Amino acid sequence: MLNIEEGKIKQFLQQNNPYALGKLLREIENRPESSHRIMRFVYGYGGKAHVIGITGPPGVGKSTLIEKLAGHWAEQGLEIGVLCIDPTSPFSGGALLGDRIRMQNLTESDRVFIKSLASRDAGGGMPIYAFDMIKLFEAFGKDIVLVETVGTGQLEFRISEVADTVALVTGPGTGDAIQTIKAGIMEIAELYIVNQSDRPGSEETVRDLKMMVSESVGKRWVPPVLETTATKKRGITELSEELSRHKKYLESSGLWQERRRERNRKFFTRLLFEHCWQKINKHINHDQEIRDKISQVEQEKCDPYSLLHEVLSATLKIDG
Ligand SMILES: Nc1nc2c(ncn2[C@@H]2O[C@H](COP(=O)(O)OP(=O)(O)OP(=O)(O)O)[C@@H](O)[C@H]2O)c(=O)[nH]1
Ligand SMILES: [Mg+2]
Repeated sequence: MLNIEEGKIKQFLQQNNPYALGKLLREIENRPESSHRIMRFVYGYGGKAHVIGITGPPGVGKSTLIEKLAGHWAEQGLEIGVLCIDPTSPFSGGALLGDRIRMQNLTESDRVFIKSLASRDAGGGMPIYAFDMIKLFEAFGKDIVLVETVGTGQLEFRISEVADTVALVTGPGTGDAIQTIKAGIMEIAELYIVNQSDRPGSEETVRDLKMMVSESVGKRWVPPVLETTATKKRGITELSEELSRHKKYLESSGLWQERRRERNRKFFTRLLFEHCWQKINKHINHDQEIRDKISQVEQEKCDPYSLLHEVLSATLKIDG
């Protein structure tokens, strides 16, 4: 397993090439604790990308759409990063194949970098280091970062917590998808895409989605409903235009900054929580006295609050 030393990290960041990016992404994936060393430098490099979440039920064509969108933008000279979380689709071939997977029709291009991630550690959700990986893409000068997730809505770390714009992809005849959105199970999106519009039932789905969206008329951003046939590149230009329109909306309304601040704060809170818990847990495992007291709490012989204060002052030096 890799263990990149600090000098190397700096060198990789300065190199700013796909090889270096791949190395750092792999290091974070294989040894999440190395984020601590890597990310301290990464923040100095700045960079701002439009982070776009592409989410939706399995098999609706998310990967195909991403492939076409990335190709479209690469032709315009933009730099793209793609993060596929728990991919099962044909183009990614699963996370096992390695990091830089060539998309079917995208010519070998240094403008597009694809990273596939298994979400094994996050119970099907988004691993905490996905956030770091997006930052890394930004530091390597990506203009756009596309993040693919299967939108079950039960993700531990929801796509809206890392993306500026969330696009929800459905297929024709997926009335169920609309029900799940309405029930709040599926993520609320800024853009709805009915892909596979070459298949029957597309018009009805578009109509249903438009009806759902019409409830938000009067709001400052009304989510557009788009029809695409990713395999034939149909609707890709329109989709790309709507995505940049949303970015402009975020910027002009001040929401871009506001959301990023909130995202950074949430990430820090989560980091703090995870690390405090790890520290406390480690302490508890090594402290027989506390373990005995926990067993007293179990038997209601000791109250949990007294123990809480004791544990906090012993582990975090915090006066409970
Ligand atoms: N007919 C038709 N098929 C499509 C279209 N877009 C994608 N497909 C096909 O649908 C299948 C699934 O596409 P993917 O892009 O892998 O879908 P996905 O949503 O990424 O799937 P998961 O990552 O497994 O959730 C593939 O066989 C694609 O070729 C489309 O617009 N029309
Ligand atoms: Mg996919």
